[in-house]
Amino acid sequence: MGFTFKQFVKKNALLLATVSGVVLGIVLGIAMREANLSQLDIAYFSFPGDILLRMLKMMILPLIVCSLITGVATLDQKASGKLGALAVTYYMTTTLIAVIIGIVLVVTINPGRAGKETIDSTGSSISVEAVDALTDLIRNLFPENLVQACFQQYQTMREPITEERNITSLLPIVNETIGTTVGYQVTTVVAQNVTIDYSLVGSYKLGINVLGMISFCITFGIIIGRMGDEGVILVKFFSAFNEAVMKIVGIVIWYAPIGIIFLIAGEIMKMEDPAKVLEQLGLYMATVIAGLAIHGIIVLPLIYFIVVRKNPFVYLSGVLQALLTAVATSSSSATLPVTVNCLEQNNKLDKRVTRFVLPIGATINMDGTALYEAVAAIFIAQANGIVLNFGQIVTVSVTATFASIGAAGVPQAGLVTLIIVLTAVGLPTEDITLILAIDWLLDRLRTTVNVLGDSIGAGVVAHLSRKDLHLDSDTDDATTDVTMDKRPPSYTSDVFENDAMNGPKGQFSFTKM
Ligand code: 7O9
Repeated sequence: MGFTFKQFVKKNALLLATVSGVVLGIVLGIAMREANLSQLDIAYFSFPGDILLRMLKMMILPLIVCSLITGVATLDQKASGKLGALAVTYYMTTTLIAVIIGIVLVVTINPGRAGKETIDSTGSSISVEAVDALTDLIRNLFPENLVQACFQQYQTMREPITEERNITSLLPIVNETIGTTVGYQVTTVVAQNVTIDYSLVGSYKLGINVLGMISFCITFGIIIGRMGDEGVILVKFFSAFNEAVMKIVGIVIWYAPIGIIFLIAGEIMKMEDPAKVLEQLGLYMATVIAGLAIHGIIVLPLIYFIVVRKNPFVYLSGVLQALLTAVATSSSSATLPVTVNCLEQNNKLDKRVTRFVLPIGATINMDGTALYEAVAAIFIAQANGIVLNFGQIVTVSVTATFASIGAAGVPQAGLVTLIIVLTAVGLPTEDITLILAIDWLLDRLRTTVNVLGDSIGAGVVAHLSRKDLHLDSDTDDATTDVTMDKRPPSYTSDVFENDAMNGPKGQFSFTKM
């Protein structure tokens, strides 16, 4: 017995450490609240967590570049087309299901019924034009400078063109004796600035232009994959690069439990009086959490079970590490390295699938975010006593779905996309401030559902495309894809498996010259 327990601990040491990290973080956070530290002290306290975030984010750029390029290059055209189509179908369907769950819950629970007087909103109204967000998204797909795309994305703003105009008005001239208007007098009121037109002003904002990087890397991957002998060196280069990056991820992951303690504790310490928030927004929180739980614990696992016919919870236990990282970081892009690591190491998914599907999933597949935005929009309507008709509810679902797909392509997305959803049905945008009080918690939870959706998606796509993936390495396809035959059979799979990190001891030792 003792032996098996020891084995279990050894095999799951990292996972156990991460779970302990989360628990410890919560306990420490609650305990430290008593200390009433200043904001400054809390910021210093969170420092080790900050380092974890930085380490994870450091991996994003090299990871998505190498992953996408190798992922696409090592699949033949037919397979990558099919994989892409499968993935996008899965993303759209699950996101739409998430939105519907959210809407059904928010309409039945009606968390905003308490009315506005219970909530103090202080924000000013902000407006975002959906057209501008959409055209920015397309602009960002074509970065004008690839180096810049690594850290900036483009954003246009409308600037009103005003003109000073004398406002003239007609004053009625009334004949006092007969009491009727006998004529009009032209009066000139003070000069005013009137908006006569708008100009589009573009600027770059901080943040990876993910869409631009993805579009370039997919194109580049397809091209080098089809170049034949000449391209092989590039495919090998990026493949080796990818393995090296994943080795670094393998090291960073061991720091995660410590970072997670401080990320979570810091966040709990920063929290304002929970009783007050709970009183004001408790029902709203409950609605969002119930929706996320139904989607993440019932719907997505069910989809996995129906398609793959395996126990979804066994599958999910393999990605637990990634889910906990998502809770701690509230960022699915920062979690991406961990997700890739989990699915490849624990769940043994085909690397060509994870490399192709996961970066795209982290960017466009956000079930939790879509659900949240739909619930938030309808909650704001309810709190203002506005009853939405069926058409408006459909509009909310559609815009929330697309807002979650485009979020990563819009600078300052979190707020902007919700504003787009609100303006689509003419709801007041200033009320966003009232739900921001609880956003730090809901963000963590929806990020977890986002990561869960990406992971299940990768499993589903890998299962559905398993036949195409087998064809790839040998048999069949010779007639359909000539370049396939020229490829060395090895680099799709495990050439790099037997490496320094996992290899026999002593591989790091220096040899005497
Ligand atoms: C949540 F693929 C990657 F790794 F390259 C990638 C890089 C950056 C993917 C996405 C992004 C990115 O910028 N995403 C992004 C996501 C940007 C702004 C807002 C959001 C929405 O984030 C979610 C939410 O707030 O609901 C959530 N926090 O999944 O990270």
